[in-house]
Amino acid sequence: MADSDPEPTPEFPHLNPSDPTLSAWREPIPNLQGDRPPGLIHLNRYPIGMAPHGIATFLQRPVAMTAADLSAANVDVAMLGAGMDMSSGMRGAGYGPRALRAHDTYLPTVQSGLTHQHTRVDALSELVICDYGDAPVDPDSTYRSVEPVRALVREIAETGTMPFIVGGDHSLMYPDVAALADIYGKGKIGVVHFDAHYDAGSAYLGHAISHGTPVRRLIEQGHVSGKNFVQVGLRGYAPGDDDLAWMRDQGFRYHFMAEVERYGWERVMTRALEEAADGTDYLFVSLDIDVLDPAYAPGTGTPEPNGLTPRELFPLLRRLGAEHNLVGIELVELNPLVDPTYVTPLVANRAAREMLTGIAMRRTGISEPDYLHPWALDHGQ
Ligand SMILES: [Mn+2]
Repeated sequence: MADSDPEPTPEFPHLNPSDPTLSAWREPIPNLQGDRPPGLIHLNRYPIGMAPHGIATFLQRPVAMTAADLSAANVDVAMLGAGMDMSSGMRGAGYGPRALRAHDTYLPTVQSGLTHQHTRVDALSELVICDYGDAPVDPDSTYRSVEPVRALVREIAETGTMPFIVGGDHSLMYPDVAALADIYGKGKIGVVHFDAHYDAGSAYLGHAISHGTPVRRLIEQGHVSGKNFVQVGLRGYAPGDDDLAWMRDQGFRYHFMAEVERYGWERVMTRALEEAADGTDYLFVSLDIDVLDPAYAPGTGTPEPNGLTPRELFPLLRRLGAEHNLVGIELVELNPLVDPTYVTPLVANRAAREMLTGIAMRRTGISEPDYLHPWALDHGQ
């Protein structure tokens, strides 16, 4: 065993600058800008079709490829795939964006949406939502992959469009939130982080950027303050005492599943909503699908038993969109390769739509907290 870490040497360089494929994975197609007028690109031939038909895009939305497209079409939400999974537990989250695109099992129309039953709001009609394609990924390097993700998220947000990143492993939280801090300012954004895991380790096998460390990097670099970090759903065997003490020193608002067991979900949800609004103007939601119990979301790289149910998670996702000023969303750790059923993409799709419904509720002027349409509750009387 070596006495020290191997450093790159002239005899054994980690990267070969003379290799013409060194950065080929992130070279854009030159004619992407083309001569076409900027705007949304509708990939499907017909305005109405059923879920299994047509070319799969996020929520069957049209595509945009450049910032000029987003501006020309006044896009509200741009969904960006980022299929990097080099540091996930069981690899396969790289297929998460494709799984989400392919598993709209019941969305019947391309041009319009569906009214959310409990709120009578149709997010896909209220909001202009597009598929912004995928970020480039160097499948051998998390470090090299996060930089183009940060640039693309910044590119989206600079047009006034909200980025919605679909991963991919949770390393993405670092470039996603850092990009928004580049625009809104350091310390200006709060994060509500749904996860079975704390993701605030100082390093993982010596790596500063991995799916176990993004929270630590964001706080160390001043992008987010610890007191504006709200964590929901933590369980299992981490963090250790040292890291938990660090989190407490930083002022984290963490909610272990122990709190749900002792006091019930309603109280935890109310606290998380209050904390999300405490001291910042902007909010980012980071949804690790493993916050759900593996019974509902087995398709993830590091499953942990005894998680949240969709009945607990969905109202909180909707309320964060409706009652707070969201500036970005990520949905990560969706790994269809370890789920032989379609249940995880199904529940992930619905989670995405709950957040978008909340954003649409806010857009339509619904300001009542915990709003549900009266017809949803009066059993027809
Ligand atoms: Mn995570």
